Amino acid sequence: MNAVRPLLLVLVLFVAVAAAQGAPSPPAPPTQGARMEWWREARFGLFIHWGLYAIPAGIWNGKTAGGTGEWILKNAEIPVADYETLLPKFNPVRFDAKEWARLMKLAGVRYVVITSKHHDGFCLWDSAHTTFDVASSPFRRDVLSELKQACEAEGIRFCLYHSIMDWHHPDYLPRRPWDHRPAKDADFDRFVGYLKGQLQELVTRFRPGVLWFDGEWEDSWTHAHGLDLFRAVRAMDPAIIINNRVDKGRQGMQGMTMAGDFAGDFGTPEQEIPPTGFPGIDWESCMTMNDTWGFRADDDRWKSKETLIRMLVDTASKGGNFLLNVGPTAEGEIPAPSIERLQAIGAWLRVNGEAIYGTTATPFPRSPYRCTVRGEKLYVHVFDWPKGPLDLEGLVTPVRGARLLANPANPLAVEQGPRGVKIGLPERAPDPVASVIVVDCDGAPIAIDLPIAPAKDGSVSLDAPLATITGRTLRVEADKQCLGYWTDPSESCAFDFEVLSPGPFDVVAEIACADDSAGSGYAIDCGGRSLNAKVDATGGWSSFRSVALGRLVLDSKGPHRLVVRPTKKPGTAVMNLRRVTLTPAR
Ligand code: FHN
Repeated sequence: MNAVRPLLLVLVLFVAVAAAQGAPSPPAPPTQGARMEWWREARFGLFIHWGLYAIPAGIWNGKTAGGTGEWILKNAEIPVADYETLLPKFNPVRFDAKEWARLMKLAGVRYVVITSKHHDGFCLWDSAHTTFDVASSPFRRDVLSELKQACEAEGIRFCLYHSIMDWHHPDYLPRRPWDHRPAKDADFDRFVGYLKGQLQELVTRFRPGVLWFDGEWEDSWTHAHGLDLFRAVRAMDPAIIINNRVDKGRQGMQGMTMAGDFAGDFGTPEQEIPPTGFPGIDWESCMTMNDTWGFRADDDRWKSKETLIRMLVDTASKGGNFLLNVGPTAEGEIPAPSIERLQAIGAWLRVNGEAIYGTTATPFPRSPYRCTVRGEKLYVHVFDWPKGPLDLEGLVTPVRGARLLANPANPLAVEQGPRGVKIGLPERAPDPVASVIVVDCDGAPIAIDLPIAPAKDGSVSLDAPLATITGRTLRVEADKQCLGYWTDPSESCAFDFEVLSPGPFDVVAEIACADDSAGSGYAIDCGGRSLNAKVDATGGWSSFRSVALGRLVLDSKGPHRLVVRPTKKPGTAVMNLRRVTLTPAR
């Protein structure tokens, strides 16, 4: 027996060496581009906020709690022990993963991000690390596995949201002020171990396409934690996409990562679409359909189908993804208004989806139209159907042809001129929300910035989407086709235009202002002269009214710049500005 052992050892060593030499090397981790490829192609995702908070649905002890539904533990200052009484009530008997997945398919959704754990600490999967999970509820079923399977059967990528902040775990700090559980034994490093252990469970069991971190903003979570967790998750699965909320680089709700070595594969603007895109940077705007992420029974402030479709277009035209949220009920149903909106978006995408999926941002520095690009195709998304031809000022790439996506068999007339391309359009828009013209170009579409041209009668229409914006919050609101979010009076906009001949021009501004914000002042500077104006209420931010501002003299024909700058702002915002028109004075 003794003689055999050395022989065995040699044999084992031989096999090990042979295996090491012959064994294929592990695949190289994907490059950033390869990792993001499916996500960039997808463009449209569904966010799902679902958990115990759907049970109270905004009401606690008979009182309405403020804020969003998923924050009720904080907004109603609920002691953890009281919140835990929701666990034995979680029994969403009407949950049907296949029904949800079918709805996503119908809506044209390409990926889904569902809350595995939100700030309240409740886990929507059977975790070995806690009993505060769905397995300990009457429902018991493995929600995430059922949803993953149903989504993947519909070709929809399954992704997970995960909150770092955890109001329930005894080791998470800081405590909420009303949480009087002793903190002296709390061990934040032990909490980080819990966090990583659960993430290992989630990655191993569900292979999410994206880990959408959140709740990174408290001081207990540091940049060192963020970098460490990013690396740890990337080691669990090199292909996984991780948002920038894993670390500390996110700049508030505008969501983009500040300069530095902050981790994260994409920026996360929240409840807003940035004024412009970020060339070369991946980003995704997440948006609620009403005002809440988690279900609230009393939230009926639903955005219109039109607004949501235009938000999807606006986001894609800037090179971003759109992550639209639903908050299912305690019974496991997606609210009917959410279903209606998803169905409407899906109907629009069935006609126009090629202008969204797999596209890149507009080539126009400024344009009245939202555009997307795929190869040599330019997709022009028209919200307000023009009288007369579609004027693509600044498009310098030769055009081979153009057609409506809604009616591709009928080519449209194309006229190539010195300032760009004009495309003949039918009198009526095929879609009242957004009609798409696909322009087949002779090469990748390229556009230059041209001053706004005067009309034949010498008038000039300075439309909001053509403005040059100075500032971070002032932006074009796609659905209202106006300059809005003018909350910072130091921010201004400018229009570069041409006039056929010098002389006096009557100046009219088309503005909207809610009653509680009236009283701002602004100046129109042009040609070395200024007009001053005051903002009167017009009945709401979407109720536009034309206001005559007076007369400006331009001493020369050709290029001019007109600047609109606030002079005072007593209310929440200066105004919404749709356009400034200059008409030669008779
Ligand atoms: O606090 C959360 C909120 O509940 C929700 O999950 C949003 C969605 O991105 N993120 C945080 C607020 O920024």
